[in-house]
Amino acid sequence: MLAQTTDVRALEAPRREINYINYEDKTMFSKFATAAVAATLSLAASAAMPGADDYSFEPVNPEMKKGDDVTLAVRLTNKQTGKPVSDAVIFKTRADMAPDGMAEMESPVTPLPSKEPGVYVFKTDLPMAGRYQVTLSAKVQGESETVTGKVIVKATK
Ligand SMILES: [Cu+2]
Repeated sequence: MLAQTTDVRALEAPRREINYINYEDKTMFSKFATAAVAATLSLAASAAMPGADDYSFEPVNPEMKKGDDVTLAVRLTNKQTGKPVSDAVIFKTRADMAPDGMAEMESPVTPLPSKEPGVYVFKTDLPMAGRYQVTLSAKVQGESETVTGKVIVKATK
């Protein structure tokens, strides 16, 4: 999924570059086109524009005791800067046991106030031991794309 999106951007960037170049000399262009595309591709890879891929969700505690009304904390980080993203609005969440083949076993997720920048806290139920997948969709300031992520937490007995 990540690689796919990166590929799309890598393809779009050189196209924009090529359109921008004013071809006064088409011969010269064809001569150097390959080199230019290669150079732009490496530029796109190293200095890509911010996108939904540049964020990562991670569980603060990847393992916790099973039970009802469990507090689940997820950290959202900007991968380019390594900094926590504190101004995100998480508008969709889902917790289920898909990692253990029980996608239909869904738990309600209720947002709780955050106490730490970039850490988003939720109340949920982890009724049985096993792995739970939490899917999050967020709006991040300055980011037009919706940022989505999945974190996996393990509930123990
Ligand atoms: Cu289950």
